[in-house]
Amino acid sequence: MTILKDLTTPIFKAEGIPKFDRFSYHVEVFHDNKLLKIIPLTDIMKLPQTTLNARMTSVSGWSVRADWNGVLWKDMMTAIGAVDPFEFVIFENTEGTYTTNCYKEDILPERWIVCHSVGGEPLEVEYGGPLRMIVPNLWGYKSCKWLGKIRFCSKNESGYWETRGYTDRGQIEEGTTKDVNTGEIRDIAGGEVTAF
Ligand SMILES: Nc1nc2c(c(=O)[nH]1)N[C@H]1C(S)=C(S)[C@@H](COP(=O)(O)O)O[C@H]1N2
Ligand SMILES: [Mo]
Repeated sequence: MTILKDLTTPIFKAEGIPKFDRFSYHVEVFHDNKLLKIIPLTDIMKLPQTTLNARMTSVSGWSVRADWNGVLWKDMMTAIGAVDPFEFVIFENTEGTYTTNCYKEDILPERWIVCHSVGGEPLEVEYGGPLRMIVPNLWGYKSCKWLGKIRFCSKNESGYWETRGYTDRGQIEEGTTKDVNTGEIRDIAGGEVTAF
């Protein structure tokens, strides 16, 4: 069991948990409309593996710190190869029912992680298993669960929550959040939450 489940971290699944087949699970990579690569999960498991201690912070008022295991964005990019030009990365779940758009200037190659496990335990399906993004510098809605597509785009396409009133860039704003790890309500300064 992951710490996420242990802590009863909220579970968000707009439009429900999409369909996928664990045995043929893969991520499709697009440059605009062109399919660049299909990367099976089994290949992702063979890429350099990293543990990133970071917080996922939801605009809905909670934040959880965990040891996320997976492939750093910089190592994912090495596997994908050069993609140029692009201004946005759009993440989609396996059915395309949840999407989220990230701006190129917000990409943190050393802190974004394509995540399959937490604290050495495979992500439960409800927490995005077998594969999700963790984007600690932006609101949680950028951390796409059940990752099925990565699209490098020249044109912006606002995603699920971005078209429903949440900010397009998803930068974490100053305010308060409930620390899921301790239950405390804490002030946050804006930007990635690193103070606690
Ligand atoms: N596919 C998909 N990814 C998603 C969501 C969703 O509804 N569907 N919710 C987002 C939001 S708003 C947050 S805060 C985090 C929450 O992650 P958790 O459900 O694992 O706690 O997932 C994000 N990724
Ligand atoms: Mo969220």
